[in-house]
Amino acid sequence: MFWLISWIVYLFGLLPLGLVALISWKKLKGKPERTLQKPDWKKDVVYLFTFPLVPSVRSFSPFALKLETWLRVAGIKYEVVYTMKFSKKGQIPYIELNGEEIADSNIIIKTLKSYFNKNPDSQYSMTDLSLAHSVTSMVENHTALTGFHYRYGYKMKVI
Ligand SMILES: N[C@@H](CCC(=O)N[C@@H](CS)C(=O)NCC(=O)O)C(=O)O
Repeated sequence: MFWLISWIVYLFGLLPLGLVALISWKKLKGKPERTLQKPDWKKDVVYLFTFPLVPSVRSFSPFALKLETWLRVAGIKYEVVYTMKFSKKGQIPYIELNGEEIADSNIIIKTLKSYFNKNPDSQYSMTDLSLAHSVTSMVENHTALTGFHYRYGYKMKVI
C-alpha cells in the first residue's frame, strides 16, 4: 500500500491525495442538519413557504400559486411565510406541517389530501382526472419552462 502511495505522489504530486482526503472528509462530515423555519408551529397548521410578494401578481411562482389556491379550495388552515430560502430539494414552494418539511407542490397536495382527508376533486370522473393529470404534467414540465426561459432569459435585468 505504501509503495502505491509513494508512486502516486512521485508521479502526480500531492494533488490526487489531497482530493481523495477532501472527498472522504466531506463524505464523513455529512450534510448539515436542516433546521425548521417555523420552530414555534401550531398543530395541523400548514406553513407555506414561498417567494416574497411582487406588485403585479399574488406570486411569481406558478407552483406556489397553484398550491396556495389548492389550500384555499380545500379549506385547509395555512399561513404564508415569505422566504428566499429553498427547500431540501432546492425549490420553492414547500411547507412545514407539524414540524416536518414537505417539498414539491404535487407531493404536498397528495400528502395533505390524505392527512386532512380532503379531496376537492372527488366529484370528477376518472376521465376528467386523467385529463387533468396530463395537462398538469404538460404545463408544469414543459410550458412553465418556456415561461421561465422568457422571464429569466429575455426579461430579467442583469444587475
Ligand atoms: N416540481 C416542483 C417545481 C417547483 C419549482 O420549479 N420552483 C421553482 C420556482 S417557481 C424553483 O424553485 N426553481 C429553482 C430550481 O429549480 O433550482 C413543484 O411542483 O413544487
